[in-house]
Amino acid sequence: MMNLKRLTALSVAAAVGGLAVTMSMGFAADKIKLRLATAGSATDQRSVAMAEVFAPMVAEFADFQPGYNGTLFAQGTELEAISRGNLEMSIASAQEMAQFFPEFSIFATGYVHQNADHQVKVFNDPLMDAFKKTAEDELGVKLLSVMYLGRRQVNLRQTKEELTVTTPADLNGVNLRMPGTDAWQFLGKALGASPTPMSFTEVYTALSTGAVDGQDNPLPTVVDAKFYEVTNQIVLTSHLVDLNYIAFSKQVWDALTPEQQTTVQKAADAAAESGRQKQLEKEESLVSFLKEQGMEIYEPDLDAFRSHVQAQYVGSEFAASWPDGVLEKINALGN
Ligand code: KDO
Repeated sequence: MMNLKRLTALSVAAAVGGLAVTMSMGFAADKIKLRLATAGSATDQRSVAMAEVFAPMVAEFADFQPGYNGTLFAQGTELEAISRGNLEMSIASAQEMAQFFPEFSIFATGYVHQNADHQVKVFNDPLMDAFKKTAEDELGVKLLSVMYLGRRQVNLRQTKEELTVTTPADLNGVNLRMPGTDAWQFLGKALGASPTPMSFTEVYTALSTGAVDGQDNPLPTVVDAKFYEVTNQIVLTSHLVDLNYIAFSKQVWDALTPEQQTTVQKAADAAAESGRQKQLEKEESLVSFLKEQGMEIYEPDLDAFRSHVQAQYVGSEFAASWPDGVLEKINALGN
């Protein structure tokens, strides 16, 4: 027979333990759920930065729940999900924003952003205020930070012997996969190719079967998604110094305390910077890796590509949507 004294001690311990569990679960239950939807993989540097930098910084009050490879919401549907209150965060693109607000296409225009630093200067410049306000007021999406995706290059199945790309004319008739939104398709045409809309998660298979001739993405993505296994050349067009935005539900943001808002903003900026530096390092180091994998990597006539692409935008429906003076301000912020 357990003595009364011990029995009491055990029952008190059990009660304290139960209270601790309740409190911890209670805290867990009280934590704000932050689901992040992205078409990117878990090993993509933007995803890694969100999991290893953003999540720990907000862990005191928020439960970060990433959904990689388009598993939470298909690529291109995330912003609407946030707007409807079905999702809290996404790694969004200016091209996706342009589906709602065409003026965002200025940030998705070939050969406008010059480098990662230029992207940060533009995102933090007062010229962005109206864009951010529109996203918040009309879509319920707060753009927290700008992420560096990298310089997009043309990546083809054909060998250089089969198809050497020097000018946009050489891409005539090439079936180039581009992401599904109008701004992306326009960029594919501006490069001289015949664009095919396709979500990111289908690209590897489409390249391996020959359903498309090629795709465009920065070198870190070509490696992370293993596109080098099913292609033979990379043409260093650097046609778009591409970015993403850390998109956050305005509804969730407004429910945060001022201190929590400050922490979320700092965490987003820290994650964006961490991912940016990693991506830049990879862009430098991966050329040799890709050459070791047998990829033919070379520069085309960059002046020919830049002038041809920029000429396509002049007078386009996209350029017509750009607020007066914004392009000049963006160019002035470049080095
Ligand atoms: C792509 O689909 O090619 C793209 O690079 C577009 C980007 O905006 C972004 O959605 C990206 O895919 C994903 O994050 C996967 O890297």
